[in-house]
Amino acid sequence: MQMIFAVVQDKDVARLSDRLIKAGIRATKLASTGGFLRAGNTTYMIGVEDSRVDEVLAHIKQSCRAREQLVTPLTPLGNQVESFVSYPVSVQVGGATVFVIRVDRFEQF
Ligand code: 2BA
Repeated sequence: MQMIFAVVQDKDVARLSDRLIKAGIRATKLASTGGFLRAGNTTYMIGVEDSRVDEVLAHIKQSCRAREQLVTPLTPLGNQVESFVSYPVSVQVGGATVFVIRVDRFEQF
């Protein structure tokens, strides 16, 4: 068995959840926050047999898309700590960030 952790954008959640349910793939959704943008995203925990890993990855790939997001970091102006100037910077977020981890043991009681 493998555990797939997939960090996806909230906008892709409905599409991905629909696909997983239709395919009979069990998943747990966790509300998460990106460390960089500090914006909400969603992390799926999906435990599957080895033979279904590629199928799950295909569902994720087909459900999640990359989007540009504007970030406005505050940059100090000169040597005055109180003065800041902001430059909007565009970053590309997603489609999905996926980790596949081997599960040594799985039990349900
Ligand atoms: P965030 O950490 O909020 O990152 C959002 C996007 O900002 C990233 O998109 C990337 O394009 C950019 N970014 C992140 N860290 C950066 C940095 N130090 N400098 C410049 N740009 C940076 P993605 O790479 O598609 O990541 C989307 C979300 O997936 C991340 O949200 C985070 O929640 C998760 N993620 C990405 N890589 C991860 C990792 N190695 N471990 C755990 N979670 C990860």
